[in-house]
Amino acid sequence: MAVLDQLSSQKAIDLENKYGAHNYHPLPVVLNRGEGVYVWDVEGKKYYDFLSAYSAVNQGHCHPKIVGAMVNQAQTLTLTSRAFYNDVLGKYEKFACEFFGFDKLLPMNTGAEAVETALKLCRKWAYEVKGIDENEAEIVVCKNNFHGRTTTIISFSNDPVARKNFGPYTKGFIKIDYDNLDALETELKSNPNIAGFLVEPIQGEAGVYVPGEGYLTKAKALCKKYNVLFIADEVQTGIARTGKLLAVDHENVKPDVLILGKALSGGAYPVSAVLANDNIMNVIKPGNHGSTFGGNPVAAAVAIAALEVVRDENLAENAETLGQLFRSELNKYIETTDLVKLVRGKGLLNAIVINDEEESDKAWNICLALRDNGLLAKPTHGNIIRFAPPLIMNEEQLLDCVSIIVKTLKQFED
Ligand code: IF1
Repeated sequence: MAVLDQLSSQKAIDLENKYGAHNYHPLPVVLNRGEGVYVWDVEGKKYYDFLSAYSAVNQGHCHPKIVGAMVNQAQTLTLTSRAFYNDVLGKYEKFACEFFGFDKLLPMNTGAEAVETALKLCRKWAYEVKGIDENEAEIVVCKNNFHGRTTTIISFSNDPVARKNFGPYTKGFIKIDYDNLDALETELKSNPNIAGFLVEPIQGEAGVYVPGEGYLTKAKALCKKYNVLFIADEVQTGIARTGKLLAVDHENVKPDVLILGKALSGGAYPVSAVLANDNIMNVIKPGNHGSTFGGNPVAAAVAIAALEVVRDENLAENAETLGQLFRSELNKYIETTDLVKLVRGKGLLNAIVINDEEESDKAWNICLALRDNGLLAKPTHGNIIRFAPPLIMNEEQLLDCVSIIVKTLKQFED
């Protein structure tokens, strides 16, 4: 078999099973093409993508403007490392800083790297600006968080699957309940060594938990009161996904440190970033932090194009409008059935909760049936199914998707 021969789905799955580490359990579908809101499998069947590569492909698959910027830059200059300057990085940094309203940007590649960067920045700020004694800084995080896969990040996860047998764990993190301001204030008040509060504005992996209204505003105010950095992980919620450019924009909250990834490149290339103002970012000096690929010219060109698409195609407004429609249409169905407990979310980051045991395989089986009916989604924890289509979807397509989802759910009514 020639390496590039067209594989059947089964053959492709067998190859991954035999030669790939088993660190995922994918839905059995093998994709080989994407365009806009659609993907196609190797047998030519077309699907609506309702995962968007975990919210990386907000701008739609293979957006011509993003791919064009990538190809153009790839043919000109791909990588210099940060040992030298390149002529795209500065333009991107200026564009992104103005776009999000910060003084400075630190470029990385993956979301987890950007989270690590934010943690390092926060600790250094704590010692050099806030005046905490060396090695004493602590960072408050939330239970059921998801911030990535590095050894430090999984140290403060409470998901045993992600964490167990990867110790020893990094110290210096305190876990509190999500969406609980009293718990936050209790910690901040009693512990002068707290440097930062790291939070997802909506908890994604936990099952799309939207905190109570005012939570982010009040959490930010508490951080300010106790001179603690409010660090927003918008890797999944950012870049128009929830109906605003950033999820914190729903409450007009400005984080001290903003973490972006995923859709910062429209899913074309790994691009992540940490943004902060000078009083914080200036603690980072040459040699303190970096990466071979971070800030490379292809990443910079792709990110500019990806953000321009978000702006020019009004993706935040579209996500807001279609998200309202999606939830109201699904609620009409939910009123008629016991199968689904509820739909929740913001913009086009939504989830339904299936009325069954956490451990049941019903959500998985529903996703298999959705696949058969032409729509791809994946369960998150147990009985929760996340729905996150590309934000370039139109109303007609969304209603078509709602009817596929409702038709499929009806197959599971008993
Ligand atoms: C996996 C979920 C999504 C993230 C937040 C940082 C990162 C992520 C808020 C790290 C990554 C991913 C990665 C993917 C599954 C996934 C995920 F199901 F876990 F919750 F998106 F929905 N902060 N999220 O959500 O970014 O290093 O991956 O670029 O790890 O299997 P990364």
